[in-house]
Amino acid sequence: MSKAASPAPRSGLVTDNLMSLQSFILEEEARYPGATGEFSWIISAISLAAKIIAYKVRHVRLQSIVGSLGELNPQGEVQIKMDVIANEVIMRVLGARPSIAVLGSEEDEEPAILRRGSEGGKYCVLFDPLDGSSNLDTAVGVGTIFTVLRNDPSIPGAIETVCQRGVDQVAAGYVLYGSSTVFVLTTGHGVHMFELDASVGSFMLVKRNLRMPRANKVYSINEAYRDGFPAGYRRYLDWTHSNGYSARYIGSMVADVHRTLINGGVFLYPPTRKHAAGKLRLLYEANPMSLLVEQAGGASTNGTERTLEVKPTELHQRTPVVLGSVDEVKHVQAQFTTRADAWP
Ligand code: P6P
Repeated sequence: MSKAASPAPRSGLVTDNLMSLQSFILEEEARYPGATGEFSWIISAISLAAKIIAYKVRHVRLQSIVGSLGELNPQGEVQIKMDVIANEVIMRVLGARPSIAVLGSEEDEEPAILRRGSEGGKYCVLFDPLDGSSNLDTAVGVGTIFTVLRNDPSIPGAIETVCQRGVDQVAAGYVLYGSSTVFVLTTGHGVHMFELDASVGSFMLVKRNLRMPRANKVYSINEAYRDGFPAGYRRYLDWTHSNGYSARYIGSMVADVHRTLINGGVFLYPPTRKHAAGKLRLLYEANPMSLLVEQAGGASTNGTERTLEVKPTELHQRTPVVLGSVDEVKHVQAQFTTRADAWP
């Protein structure tokens, strides 16, 4: 075989970033000689859906798609028009990928079974299509959260198939539709960040192997619910108030977690009077975010257990969330001496 052609000479004139998400995924795929490319196609599909959603999110008023549908979603929450649109975009784009067996969404009570293992469905994808969508009418950052799981064809039921512990995720990520559109991804080998270059129409690599600061005196929680928090959380808040901490809370998980990932700090959604097990979803919110945070050198617990070790039993199961810098999560856990300190 002739010697591989050397890459084009470097004139110094081409200073553009030439590493797109697609190129990065193919580079990652090359690490696995037996790779079939099926996984790469899934990330490519999520990237396509994200670009479509990003455009619509940025034009909600111009396209008259802001506001609610006046109906409740399976979670009993008011359904925003963009929730339905984002969900349909992802379902249709991913549904066309032959490697997907099951799709599960926050917007749908039951998972969609597209094809089972015998028909080629190697993976399952769960997602929150537009987390924080209630913030859209005030142009606050919102996001898509996703997780990729292996499909076990020997498991008959879709729910049992997707109820996997977070440590078994194949990949996890989110897209933040904020002042820029950012795609953050882990496949278990570090956390990598891409920014949408709308002029090129591609997510371009802006940070390889992102690492979260070990500490930062910033906590992110909705303190309005303080009186309903278990005692350990209330003690933690008292501790922060006398130890020079700042509070930052956007009320959109993807935005709050992204800030925590970049700057450090801790994001908390404890059990409350309204949500005794916390408000956030284990399978398609807490687990993907926990894998990203741990891959970036941080930590994530439900107050008493490493989030990624929790065995799910329901698709829409909720969980308390404490995630962020290792030292900051330790400060929270230092206030939990009994289970009652962390759970109602
Ligand atoms: P609260 C948005 O509705 C969401 O699901 C997450 O994005 C966010 O972290 C949380 O709920 C905010 O909840 O009760 O503080 O408004």
